[in-house]
Amino acid sequence: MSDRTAQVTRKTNETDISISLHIGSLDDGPEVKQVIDINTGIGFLDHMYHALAKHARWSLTLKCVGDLHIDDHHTAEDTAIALGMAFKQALGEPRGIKRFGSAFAPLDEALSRAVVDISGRGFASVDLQLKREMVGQLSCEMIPHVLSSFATAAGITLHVDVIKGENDHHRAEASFKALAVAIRDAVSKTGGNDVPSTKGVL
Ligand SMILES: [Mn+2]
Repeated sequence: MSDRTAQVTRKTNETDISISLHIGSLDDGPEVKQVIDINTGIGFLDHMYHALAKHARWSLTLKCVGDLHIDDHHTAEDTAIALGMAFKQALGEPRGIKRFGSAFAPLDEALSRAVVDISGRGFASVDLQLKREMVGQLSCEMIPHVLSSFATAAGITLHVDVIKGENDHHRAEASFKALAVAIRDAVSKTGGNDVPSTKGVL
């Protein structure tokens, strides 16, 4: 757990967050155990972060005590910001990684596509076509906002689109899974040590 690891704490009047993140890789041996423990107080948000961590091969502990008596907004946004900060910190200088990653993920009838560039510039274009007001205790309007907040804080370019689907739980979950696999691809090691940019910096 020595490399690609970060601890982030972020406390405001609205949320109190602590995160421990390790970015694993597909060639990790059996001695590297993936540990995921998430509690934001919003069940469906936990479910999405769990899917992201699981399929990105992250070990992730994420705890948030937020002002849920108001609504889900601060907790959803701030956990995404803190997770983006942790990702950026854990990755460090992006040397010897593929940089670009893309993936499709289905969940039954739903199909999502995610394309990622570890660009150093936060940008997100997200179209999830969600139709319900809420899934569980998470507002559907917060789901693309979580993805864009994560991208901005992480300094990555993100395009996430639902290609088709009927069920909002499925559309959202397929999107987080596609993102996970795309990120896993983008941060995978090339075996080299160069910064993958014609500018020489990212
Ligand atoms: Mn599910």
